[in-house]
Amino acid sequence: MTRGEVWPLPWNVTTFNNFTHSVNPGTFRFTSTLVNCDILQQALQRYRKWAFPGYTSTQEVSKTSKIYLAQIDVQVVKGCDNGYPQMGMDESYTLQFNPTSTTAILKANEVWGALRGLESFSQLIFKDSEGNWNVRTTTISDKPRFPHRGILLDCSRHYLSVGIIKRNLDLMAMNKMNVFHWHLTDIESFPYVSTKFPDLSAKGAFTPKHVYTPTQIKSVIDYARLRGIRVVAEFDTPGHVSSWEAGKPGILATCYDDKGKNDTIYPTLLDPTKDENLQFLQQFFDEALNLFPDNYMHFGGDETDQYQLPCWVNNPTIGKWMQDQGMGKNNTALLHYYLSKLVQMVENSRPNASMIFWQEVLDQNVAPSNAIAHVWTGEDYQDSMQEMDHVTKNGHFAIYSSCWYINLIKYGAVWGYVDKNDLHDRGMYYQCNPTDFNGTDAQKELVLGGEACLWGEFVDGTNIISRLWPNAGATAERLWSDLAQTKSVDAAWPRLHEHQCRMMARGYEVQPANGPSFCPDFW
Ligand code: CP6
Repeated sequence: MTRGEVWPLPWNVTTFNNFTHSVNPGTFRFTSTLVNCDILQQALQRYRKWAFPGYTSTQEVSKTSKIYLAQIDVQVVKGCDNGYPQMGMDESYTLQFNPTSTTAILKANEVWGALRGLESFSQLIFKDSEGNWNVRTTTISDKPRFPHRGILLDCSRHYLSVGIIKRNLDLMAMNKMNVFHWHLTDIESFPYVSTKFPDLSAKGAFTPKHVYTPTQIKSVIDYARLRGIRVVAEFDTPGHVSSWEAGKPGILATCYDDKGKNDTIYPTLLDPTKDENLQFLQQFFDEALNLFPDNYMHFGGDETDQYQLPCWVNNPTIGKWMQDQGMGKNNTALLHYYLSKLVQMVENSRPNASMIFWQEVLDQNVAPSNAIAHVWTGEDYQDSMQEMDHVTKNGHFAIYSSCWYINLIKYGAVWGYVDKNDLHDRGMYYQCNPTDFNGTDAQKELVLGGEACLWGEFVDGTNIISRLWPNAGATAERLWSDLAQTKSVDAAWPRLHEHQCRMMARGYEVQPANGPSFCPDFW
């Protein structure tokens, strides 16, 4: 394993002939003139701890002949930001020091870049085999390759405590990831507390305690903000909605088979033909769009294909409504109608909000023209790339996830498994690349980034952290770093190992990435 290397790899790194400064954890100073900036001041506190994992003030610092680095000074051109991180925030930064100086300078345009730079700086610090603390004397200039670098957590299949969610946000910050995609509702449970419609969670959550209150949600959003992480909520409709029914009876469409018999083989869909349901959804989304400050919200729309949509047309009441509206037996027309209503609701409540949908909605040609496509399917890697080509050819922004389904587990170094005969395998997190299709430059500019998805059927608070990390770190490097400099899994291997040991030393139960190995000093 390496010592003092940065993960994900910065764009420009110059190390002075492997020169290292010594550093004394007891007296080292993190400074900034932005004294009234909560984001920055709290980050300085955090990195005091994270830069020196395991250090206790009683530890003796031995004298070495090297120059001691005494201080890092953080300078932010635009000053503090009292708002929330948003798509397109400036995360670039530079870090400068040289062999003779005792001060390092971190410069960023915005506080978001300062956060990324502090993370990089803290990773240059390492403890050598004699127990002395060192920092690699390194100049860095850095920026993200993609603006959208996310993790999806599914809080419907298993409830995840607010504490576990926050620990995951810590780890996201260590990997420079900036979007927490919060899959809040699904078939199995409804943990999101709506103030206007409290029955939804009172009756639809696993228990009335397995919920996220507005206060808890705000605390997650604030915790994420301090780390430069956006919280993008997902309320998945018109499929994946069974748990809504307990608190809002009548929202579901009763399914029938094609002989007119009540049937449960089809997953249940919401019934968009009832005005009452649309009025309810308008109020529901109005509240949610005002609670979550991010300019983006995810509206799901997945898994409503030809096997599930007949739920609508086979229902006598819905079928008649469709006939009356001139839709005939065309379920896709009803889907189109529902989505156009959804767009109107968002326009009424948050006119500038951007809407993300799972890719099916785009494949079915029912998407609003400015919908953002979240690509998750594909028979194999090439097939998923054709999908990226397809949606961007139609002018949609795109987010890629197909090869980053962290819930699909298998034995081995799945983050960077190199097997030329196994190119179609979904376990190649490091090699796959969201712009790996033959499209125009204009198409590639529509690629916003990607997300590692951790679906929750077999994940709860006991295994979420080890399941995700450090494997999702491979996704993080692919989305942040220069592709040309990060082609080699072999070169990444020792760096990811160091990063795994670093996260472990900071107190997070991450799993081994590479097979047989050890972390010195637990680190
Ligand atoms: N739930 C929802 C899921 C999945 C999706 N949407 C899913 C599908 C296939 C796999 C894993 C998860 N559990 N709402 C797909 C976007 Cl392999």
